Amino acid sequence: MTTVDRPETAPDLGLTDVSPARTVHTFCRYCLAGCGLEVTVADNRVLKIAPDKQNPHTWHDFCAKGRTAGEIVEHPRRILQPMRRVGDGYVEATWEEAIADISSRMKKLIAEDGPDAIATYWGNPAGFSSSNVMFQLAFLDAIKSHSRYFVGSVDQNAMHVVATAMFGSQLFAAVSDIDNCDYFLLFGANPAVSTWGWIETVPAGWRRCLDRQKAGAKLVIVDPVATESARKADEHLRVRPGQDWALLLGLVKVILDEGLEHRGDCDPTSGIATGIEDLRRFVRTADLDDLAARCEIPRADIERIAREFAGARTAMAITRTGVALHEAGTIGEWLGQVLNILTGRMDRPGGRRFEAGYVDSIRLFDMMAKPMTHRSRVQGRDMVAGHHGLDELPGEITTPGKGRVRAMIINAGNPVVSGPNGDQLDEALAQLDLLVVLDLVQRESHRHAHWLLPVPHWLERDDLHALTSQLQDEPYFQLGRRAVDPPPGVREEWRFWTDLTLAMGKPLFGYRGVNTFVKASRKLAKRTGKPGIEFSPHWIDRLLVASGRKVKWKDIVAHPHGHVFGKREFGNLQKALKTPDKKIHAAPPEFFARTRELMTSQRDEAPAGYPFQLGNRRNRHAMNSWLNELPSLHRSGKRNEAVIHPEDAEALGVATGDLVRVYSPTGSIEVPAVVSDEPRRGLVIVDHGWGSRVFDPRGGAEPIAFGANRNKLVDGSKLDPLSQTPALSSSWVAVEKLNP
Ligand SMILES: Nc1nc2c(c(=O)[nH]1)N[C@H]1C(S)=C(S)[C@@H](COP(=O)(O)OP(=O)(O)OC[C@H]3O[C@@H](n4cnc5c(=O)[nH]c(N)nc54)[C@H](O)[C@@H]3O)O[C@H]1N2
Ligand SMILES: Nc1nc2c(c(=O)[nH]1)N[C@H]1C(S)=C(S)[C@@H](COP(=O)(O)OP(=O)(O)OC[C@H]3O[C@@H](n4cnc5c(=O)[nH]c(N)nc54)[C@H](O)[C@@H]3O)O[C@H]1N2
Ligand code: SF4
Ligand SMILES: [Mo]
Repeated sequence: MTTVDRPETAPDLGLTDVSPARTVHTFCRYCLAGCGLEVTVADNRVLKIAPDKQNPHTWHDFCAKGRTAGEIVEHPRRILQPMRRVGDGYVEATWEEAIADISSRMKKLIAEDGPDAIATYWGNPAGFSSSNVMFQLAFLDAIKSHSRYFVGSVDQNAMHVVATAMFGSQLFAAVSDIDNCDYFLLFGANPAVSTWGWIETVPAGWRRCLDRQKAGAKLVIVDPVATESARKADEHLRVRPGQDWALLLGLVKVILDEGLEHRGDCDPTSGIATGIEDLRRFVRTADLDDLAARCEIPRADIERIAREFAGARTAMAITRTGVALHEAGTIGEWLGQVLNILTGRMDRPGGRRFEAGYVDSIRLFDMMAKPMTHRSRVQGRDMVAGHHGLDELPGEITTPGKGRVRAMIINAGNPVVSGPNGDQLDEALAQLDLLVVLDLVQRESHRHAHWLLPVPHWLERDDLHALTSQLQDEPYFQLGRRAVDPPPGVREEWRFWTDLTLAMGKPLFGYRGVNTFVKASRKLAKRTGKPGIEFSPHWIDRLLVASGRKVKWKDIVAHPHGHVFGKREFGNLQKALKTPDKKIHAAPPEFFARTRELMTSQRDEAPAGYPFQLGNRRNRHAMNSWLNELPSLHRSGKRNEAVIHPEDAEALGVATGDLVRVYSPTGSIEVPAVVSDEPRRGLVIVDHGWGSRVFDPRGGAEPIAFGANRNKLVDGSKLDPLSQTPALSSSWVAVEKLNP
């Protein structure tokens, strides 16, 4: 497995004399591979983390990030107690003081400016806790704030928009059936580094894909960069950044023009999808030569790939962040789905199947979640997936008027580094009346925080991912046990959200009665000395499991290594659709309108003075903006760099090791250059996630930082109008060599 990239030895914690060790079986919650772990623990410290070879679902997947997870638990700069800002520094406080101060300040702001004055942002790791996001929403629904931001607008919003329009639910995701696939067509994904998941969990997906390749399957990768994955592919198409929509539309056009679609599935009356005839009429208006010129893939290759894909026994098309983080991201995501639908790959072996899971979260979401609609105050934009675009946040903080965001809680996120125009957001955050942070350590986005609130690492938390059981690539459950107890000053996020809501006297989840119930359970627990009686998210877990009627709670508890509770089934997809007619809507009119706009738009040419497009990479040993500070994952002095094509480097007079300035009208960074033929000409790759300082609120030492924040160069205003995702991977920049 390519993600096993180091010997599985424990980090040396310098322990010599320890009490007998015990072993805990759990799973890693850094990325969606969800690898089963065997954690050796003594004296409440993690001694060693190894892959859990008895995990039936994930045992062949594991990586160095999971192996070193204990180091974040023992991070020398970890926040261990609530910390209140005093002058330029922080002093320790109690949770009671924190809740009292935050609640009284928020109540005052709401009284002055209304509930929208209180905003939250949740980042990627919050989604790996089974309770965090749920209780954050319980708080927001209680105070009735619309100022909701999340990582989706710099990640998977395109998928939510497409899933809503085509399948009737933003949560609807079809999973990859890798082991039966004969033809893989991957757009904008680098699974050799990032694992197979985006909104799906396919453990060891890349290794399984390569196994299929050895058995004769064809692997085609579309990427402007010759990535680790692309170098393994049978064919690598170096698409022009941001132009996958044109390539995909070309493929769809060839299939429909030549009648290569699988009629049984696409027949408007008996089939699963509607809109095929509209699509056929639509693609007739598209000019294949123009599309080929836009995506810079020869017309003959488009025709050949379309025929191969349609003709393969089994096949799947996959689109990922390389498609989504561009102005045409939603159209790319849509056309990827269309390709699968037209050629009968949905709900079929080797294609994309629907996993029913053990909790039907799509149905629950449909029944319980009130769809939130709201227009943003400054730009008048609608929400996407229940949240506003991250690029709007600075304006909402700095533009005067009623409803201005005056307080903000950043929960498991680092938006100054992960989102566009970091400097602008940083300046806005400095103007808040109140900034509260829930995190393990204080990073770049948290530097102006008034309160730093310590939370557990997942090794210190129990999680049952019941609400995402439909993302597993086979029927599977595992209770993620805590391996060690958190430090005494640390509290889980759900408790913070609950306590804050109670202190503000607002109804948790927006329902009167919940507070009385929570308080009564707390009193009873205290009186009887039985803390287990107290209301906690695990009550909800048990209710969810019971609601699914597929597995029993006692079975979940009885399987510490996780359990595959059934076979991969096909034929459940149509039942699960949430469209009124129970069909997949292959041709939503708003997608046609946007595609027409793209088809008639000027080609995206370099503006004067900024000749390069800014590409992106992920790092095997980092998770977005974190883990890159861990010494055992990264040599000291490690930083990101500008990877430049040899011909571009020659024109710039730049050699590997030279310091270069990469700049745009929005910002400027300095990084060393690496000359390599990995990027296509005209593309300069700078990895995202670097340049985030790690502060030391307890010790007051200088912040540590590695590399530069390349998202400072990204102007948030160039965005996909449908998903509100900024073009993080296709902004225009210039490069200059700095004098030695
Ligand atoms: N240019 C460019 N930009 C990108 C991307 C890209 O490909 N290119 N990728 C985008 C994508 S896909 C993503 S997901 C985003 C990520 O963007 P974010 O989610 O905003 O940021 P992360 O870097 O994941 O930071 C996560 C923070 O959560 C903290 N944390 C970790 N575990 C926990 C926990 O259990 N609880 C709490 N409270 N905190 C915790 C970490 O210490 C860290 O500070 O970046 C996006 N930005
Ligand atoms: N080690 C590690 N693993 C991770 C993460 C991490 O930070 N580190 N992050 C996790 C997260 S939050 C996510 S969302 C997933 C993301 O998983 P992936 O979506 O696979 O993310 P990347 O590895 O960034 O691969 C995106 C690819 O798209 C390419 N690309 C850029 N622009 C274009 C374009 O216009 N067209 C095409 N066709 N390709 C383009 C890039 O060159 C890159 O190779 O990874 C997860 N796994
Ligand atoms: S970070 Fe590594 S160990 Fe953890 S789930 Fe992902 S691939 Fe597995
Ligand atoms: Mo992500």
